[in-house]
Amino acid sequence: MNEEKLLEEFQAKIDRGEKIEPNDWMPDAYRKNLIRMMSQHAHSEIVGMLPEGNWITRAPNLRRKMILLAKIQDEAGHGLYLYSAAETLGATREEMLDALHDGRAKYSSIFNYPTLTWADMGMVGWLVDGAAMVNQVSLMGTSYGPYSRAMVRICKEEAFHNRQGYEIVATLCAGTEEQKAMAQEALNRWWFPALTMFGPKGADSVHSDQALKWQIKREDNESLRQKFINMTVPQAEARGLVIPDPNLKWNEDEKRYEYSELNWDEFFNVIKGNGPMNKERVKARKDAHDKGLWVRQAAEAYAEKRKSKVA
Ligand code: BYC
Repeated sequence: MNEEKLLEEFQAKIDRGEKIEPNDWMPDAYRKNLIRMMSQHAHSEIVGMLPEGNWITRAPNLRRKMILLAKIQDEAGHGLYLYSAAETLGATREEMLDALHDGRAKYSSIFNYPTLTWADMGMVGWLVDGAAMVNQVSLMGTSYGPYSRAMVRICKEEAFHNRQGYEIVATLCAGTEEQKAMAQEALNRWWFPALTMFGPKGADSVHSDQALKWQIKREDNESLRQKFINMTVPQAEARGLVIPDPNLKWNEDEKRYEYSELNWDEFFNVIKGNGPMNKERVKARKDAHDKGLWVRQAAEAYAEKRKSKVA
C-alpha cells in the first residue's frame, strides 16, 4: 500500500475514534510529535518532584509530611508510566534523559519557579495539579492507546493531589491573619505562571493544528486554559482569596471569565532555560542521575545473572 493510502486509512481510523497501538502503522511525524510531547510530559513529572521535595523536611506536622511524601512518590510513578509509554514508540530511556540533561527537551515551565513558603505546597496542589488535571482529562481521549491509558490512571491520582492542595489552602485561609496573608501572597505569585502551563495561543502554538487533526491533543491550549479559569475562580472566592488580575470579569453572554493578557515574554524566556530555577532544576536531575548509576548497574548485573541461569 502506498504512503498516501496508508495516511488516509490512518486518519480514517482516528476519525472513527479508534486508538493507534504501538505496532500499527503511523506517520513518522505522528511518532515524533508523540515522543516529544510524552517525553516532555514524563520530564515534567520528575522535575516536578523537586519544588515539593524542597518542603518535605519542613512540613508543619507528621500528617502533612506523609501526604506530601505520598504525593511526590505518585509523581515519580507518573514519570515512569510516561517514559514506558514513550518507549513503545521506539524512544529509549537513555535518549530521553540525555535530551533532558543537555537542554534539548523541555519540561513544564511551571517547575522553574521557586517554592518559598508552605503555602506554595497548597498552590502547587490546587493550581499546578489542577491545571495539569484539566489538560490530562482531555488527553485521556488522545488517539495513542498507551498514552491514553496512562492518563486514566494518572488523572485518578491527580484528583487526590488537587484536593490535598486545596485543603492546605483552605486550612491557611481559615487560620490566623498571617496564615491567610501567606496564602494570598502565594496565589499572587502562582496564578499567572499556572495559566501559562497550558502553552501559547494562536500561531505561537506551532504543534496544535496537526496534533488536533491526529487527535494527539483533543482541545486547544486556550480552551483548556479558559476551562481551568472558570473552574478555579469560584474556588478562590469560596476561601476569600482574591485572584491577582484587575481585568478578571465574568462575561454572562459567553459564560466565561475574561482575563488579562498573559506575560508571554516571561513564558518564552522561561522555556528557553532562563527562568528563576531552570539551571538548579536541571543540575538536580543530572546529579540524581549520576548518583543513581550504581543502582542501574546493579539492576543490569542482576538481570544478566538471571538470564544466564535461565539459559
Ligand atoms: N512549558 O505548539 P505548542 C504535573 C512549548 S506535570 C514548557 O502549543 P504542544 C505535575 C512546546 O513544547 C504535567 N514548554 O506545543 C508534576 C513547544 O516547544 P517545542 C505536565 C511549553 O506540545 C509534579 C512550544 O512551546 N503536563 O502534573 O502542542 C508536581 C509551542 O507550544 C509549555 C504535560 O506535560 C509549557 N507550559 O502543547 C505537580 C501535558 N507549553 O517542544 C504536577 C502534556 C508549550 O516545539 N503536554 N511549550 O520545543 C501537553 O499537553 C502539551 O505538550 C502542551 C503544549 C499543552 C504543554
